[in-house]
Amino acid sequence: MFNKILIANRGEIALRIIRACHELRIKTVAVYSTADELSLHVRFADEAVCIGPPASKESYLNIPHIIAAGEITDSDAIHPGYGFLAENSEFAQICNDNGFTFIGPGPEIIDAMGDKSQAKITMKAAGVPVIPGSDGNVLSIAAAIKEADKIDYPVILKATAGGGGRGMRVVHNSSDMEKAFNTATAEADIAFGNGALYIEKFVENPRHIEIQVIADAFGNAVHLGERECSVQRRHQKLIEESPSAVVDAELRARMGKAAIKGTKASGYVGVGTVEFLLDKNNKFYFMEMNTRIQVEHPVTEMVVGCDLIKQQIRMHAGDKFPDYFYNLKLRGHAIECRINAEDPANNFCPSPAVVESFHMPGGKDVRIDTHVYAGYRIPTQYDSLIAKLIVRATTRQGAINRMQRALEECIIEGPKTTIPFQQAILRDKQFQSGDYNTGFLETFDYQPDRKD
Ligand code: MV4
Repeated sequence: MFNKILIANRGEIALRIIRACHELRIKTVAVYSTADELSLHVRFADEAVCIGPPASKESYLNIPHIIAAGEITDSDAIHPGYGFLAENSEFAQICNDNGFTFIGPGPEIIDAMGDKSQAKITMKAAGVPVIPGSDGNVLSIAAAIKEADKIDYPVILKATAGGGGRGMRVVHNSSDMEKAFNTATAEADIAFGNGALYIEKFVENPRHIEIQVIADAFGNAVHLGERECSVQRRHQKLIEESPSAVVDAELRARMGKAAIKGTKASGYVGVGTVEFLLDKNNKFYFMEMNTRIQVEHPVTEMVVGCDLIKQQIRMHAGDKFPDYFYNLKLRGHAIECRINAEDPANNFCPSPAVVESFHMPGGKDVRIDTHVYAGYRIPTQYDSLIAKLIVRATTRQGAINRMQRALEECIIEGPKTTIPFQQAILRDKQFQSGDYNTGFLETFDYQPDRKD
């Protein structure tokens, strides 16, 4: 096992990783920017190294400074968390080249999954259902029209270097292709330095269902059920749950089997997420694989009862699966709300501020992951996540009730937060029935002052 892990991240996830390390009796090193001097990850790590000024590019994305921090503290592994350098293959390679274990899959696998059209080819070859479309990229407008004629409109153009919703264009007929192709490729080139596009049949109002997988370094892989992440606004997830209201044991077994096939075929090691679209006929299609621990991993932890980050660290230390991994049971229902410092009454405008008072809920099966405390100033440079509130109960309705009770106990004075919006969703008949999809928030009528 590792002696000391450097955490190349900040905020709640840095704290979350420190907690896992300390339970494993692994020493921890925090890195921080000058904006985060008073952060809890700095306080709770065994050591802390300042790696630069507030701008991410000069601190949390500053590879030479992070490697230097690893060297002066004699760390033996680096955990990237999510965001920042988590899916940067160059960083993974540089960690390895400098004698640090990168806590994530190898750089080849990050690259293979980071190229979205290549990842589809890999998954299709492994027998995983993929959305009908081009095998690889479409290199010209003419090629895009030819593919679209085969699969029929509407189609969607996606940046192969993209993911998470950036650089996409829906196309309804051949006369719209030229403009869509040109703007999508230009956008992708600016955003990712790679304008290559692929094309797919556009699936109307799908559900976003992702399967959590974990693989050891000996070719073993299991899935830990699904998370439903269809409650999104402009590709920002607001509420996640497990299990999905529409995934029964039979569908879960098929999706899980497909996810494991893809995981094994790509030679994956560690924790990962296989994202699927589920259409209105409950047919599922591979979309992307995330090669990191995700923000919403606690939803899975609550129903599985394991610590995903401890397991992730063990897999990268070369441990084999424990036997109980093959008999994991999913128990009850979990829901997560991502509480952001944003004003839902004002187009989700960021609301960075000093948190004047801060009280978080407690009680049975209520979990809070946060780095925030009373007096904490939310920096303007980073994402606006204040806290993740996760609850578990025996049934979905029980979990909704528990989340409503827990949200009522939250006191956050200073910034505006997304809590009133999440409360409105939890009250919504359609959400309560479980019959919602990724289009849900597009038509959601949020009335800030209504409390019924
Ligand atoms: C799609 C799609 C419909 N058809 N692909 C958005 C994020 C990126 N990972 C892929 N996305 C989509 N891909 C096809 N062929 C609809 C979406 C999509 C979406 C997917 C998941 C969750 C929320 C979404 C919101 C809008 C569009």
